[in-house]
Amino acid sequence: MVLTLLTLCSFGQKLPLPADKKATKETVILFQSLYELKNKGVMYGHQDDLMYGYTWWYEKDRSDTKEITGDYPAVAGFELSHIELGGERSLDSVSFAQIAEQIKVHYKRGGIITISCHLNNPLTMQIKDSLSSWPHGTAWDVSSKEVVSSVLPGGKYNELFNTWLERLATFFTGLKDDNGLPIPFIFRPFHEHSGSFFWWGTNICTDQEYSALWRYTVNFLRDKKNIHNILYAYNTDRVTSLDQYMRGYPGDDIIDMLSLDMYDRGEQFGGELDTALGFVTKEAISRNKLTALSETGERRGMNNWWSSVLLPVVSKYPVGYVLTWRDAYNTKFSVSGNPIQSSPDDFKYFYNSPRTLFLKEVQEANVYRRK
Ligand code: BMA
Repeated sequence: MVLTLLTLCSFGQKLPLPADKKATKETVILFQSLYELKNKGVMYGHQDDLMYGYTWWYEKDRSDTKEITGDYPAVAGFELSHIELGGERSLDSVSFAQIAEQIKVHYKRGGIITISCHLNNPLTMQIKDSLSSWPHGTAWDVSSKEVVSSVLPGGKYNELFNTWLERLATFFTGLKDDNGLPIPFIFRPFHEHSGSFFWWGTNICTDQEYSALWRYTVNFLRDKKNIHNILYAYNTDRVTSLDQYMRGYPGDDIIDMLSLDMYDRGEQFGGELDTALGFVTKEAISRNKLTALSETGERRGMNNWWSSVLLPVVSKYPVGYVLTWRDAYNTKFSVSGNPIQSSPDDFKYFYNSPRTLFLKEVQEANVYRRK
């Protein structure tokens, strides 16, 4: 059984395959490269790194990470929320056309792409109320527990949800390289299920509904729309046990990556992260899946967080990548918990560690096996 899931790589080792049996060649290569690379070091990723920074907005080749280290992150994160509404700009005012452009640029450079999506609340956004304020109708609107069932077949908003998935599919289908081949990427929708702050959160829907939402989405994109360049990342917020982590897991035939989001909210963080990464990475290996700490950040005001908190823990496990959140443009406070700017020397220490991989190292690893 296990053998059927494995394929021979160029070094004679047996490597697993993505969940999508029709995954494109480039997607299979990416999956297998990442599967191997996680044993060599942890990649650094940064959300919206190529789109804007604290003090700049969409400038060619600019990156806050590069300004400090001289190199781009290995993993570039992008956010597609509001694409479901059919407009031109995301929730964070980023142009979808420019996102597509930078995905192509980062792919051409040999980097890894990951996409998140804080989809609006399809049910509560229908309720027009002039007095309502944030989070009314957004991903963060948890006022109804009927949302997930309402978008599934038989639900009142199933057709609307199909339109949203069509719009996502159109964007994904447009992601092509110079040769017209689909660009492989990691997609992390319906994230942080173990928390209850999004409409797909653990106390807002049942685990069965959550799993059905996932399966419906993947079946739509993969089987109905024939999109085969996606690696799907399952994701939770902070968890304390594997049992809690796996609640709502849609299945190995759907998921390629077991990922975790955990922000530093106090002294106990290092120990909690250690425990969680221990069981998540072990489970991922037993299921032949990739792993990532797909969102993390510092929220204590430390100036040695990279070297003394993050690096020691992520060095212990085959984590895949760690990603810090966006450097929101023109804000006086950090919404990301990303201390690149506040502790540049410590970030450089993290960058220089033989355990961490930035774009140049990923280019050397030639993850897309380009000739
Ligand atoms: C959140 C915050 C928001 C942002 C959203 C989508 O975690 O950073 O400000 O709109 O992600 O990028």
